[in-house]
Amino acid sequence: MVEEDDDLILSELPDEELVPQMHDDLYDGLADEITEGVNILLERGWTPYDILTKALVEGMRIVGIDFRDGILFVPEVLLAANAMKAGMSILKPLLIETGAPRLGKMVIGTVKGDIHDIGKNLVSMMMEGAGFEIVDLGINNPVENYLEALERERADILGMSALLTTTMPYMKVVIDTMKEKGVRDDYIIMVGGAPLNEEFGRAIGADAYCRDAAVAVEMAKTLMARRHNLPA
Ligand code: B1M
Repeated sequence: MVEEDDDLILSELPDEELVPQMHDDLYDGLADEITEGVNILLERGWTPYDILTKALVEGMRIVGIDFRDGILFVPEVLLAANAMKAGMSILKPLLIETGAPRLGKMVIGTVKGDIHDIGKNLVSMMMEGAGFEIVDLGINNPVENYLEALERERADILGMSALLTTTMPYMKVVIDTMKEKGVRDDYIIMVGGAPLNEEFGRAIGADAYCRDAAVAVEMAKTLMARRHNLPA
């Protein structure tokens, strides 16, 4: 994005310069620099959640804008995604570190035809950190995968992710199939992904649309409490 200064020493940058530099490094797909930046912010006392949202997710938002505008292409975005995952892998154990009792079990996966998994992974991490057990089905899931896992795992919640306008309608296929099989009401269904909104969530018959990972955690807690007739 900007001219990379070969002599740049990340640890010497103050926070207000380091974070934009990390946005640039994410944009340029520099996984080692992202790893270094995350470690520096952790040493400076930043919370894992702040690093995730302010340095990594914000960096990926900028990548998304230039991808949309045809300035970046798939290979570059894949490198950026790799750098993002390098940072997330450091934060994951810190976000998950919890002595909290299990609040419920969620099966989650990206829908058929869709290979975006960063948002789903983030939701999984935050939910696990909040005390939910997660069964991650990965990407490109046909309805059978969800149904089989929900039954096998005796899950409470189904989470579906879609990042494409062409794949988000598949969520309705999954929910309609669950209705046909008479199992829809056995589970809480939460959906998310950049192109979705509340209205879409309602229209396809989901219990909740979640704008981001933090909302997913709060929503899951509320819906689980409601299910068990407990105060949230
Ligand atoms: Co893709 N891509 N991509 N891409 N990609 C988007 C989604 C796009 C918006 C870019 C753009 O044009 N601006 C666009 C979709 C346009 C549309 O449909 N309206 C797009 C396109 C077009 C494509 C391809 C078709 C490009 C091509 O081949 N010509 C192709 C499709 C491949 C396929 O899936 N079949 C494609 C491919 C790729 C890469 C492989 C290069 C890579 C994915 C790598 C990976 O995931 N491992 C990629 C990426 C990285 C992106 C962008 C840049 C970033 C997505 C991301 O990771 N965001 C994206 C642009 C954008 O979204 N701004 C784009 C960060 C992440 C933390 O946010 O995923 O939104 P997000 O998740 C959030 C919330 O949405 C929510 O919580 C998360 C955390 O807060 N959430 C949930 C998500 N899932 C949830 C599930 C829940 C709850 C909440 O369940 C309970």
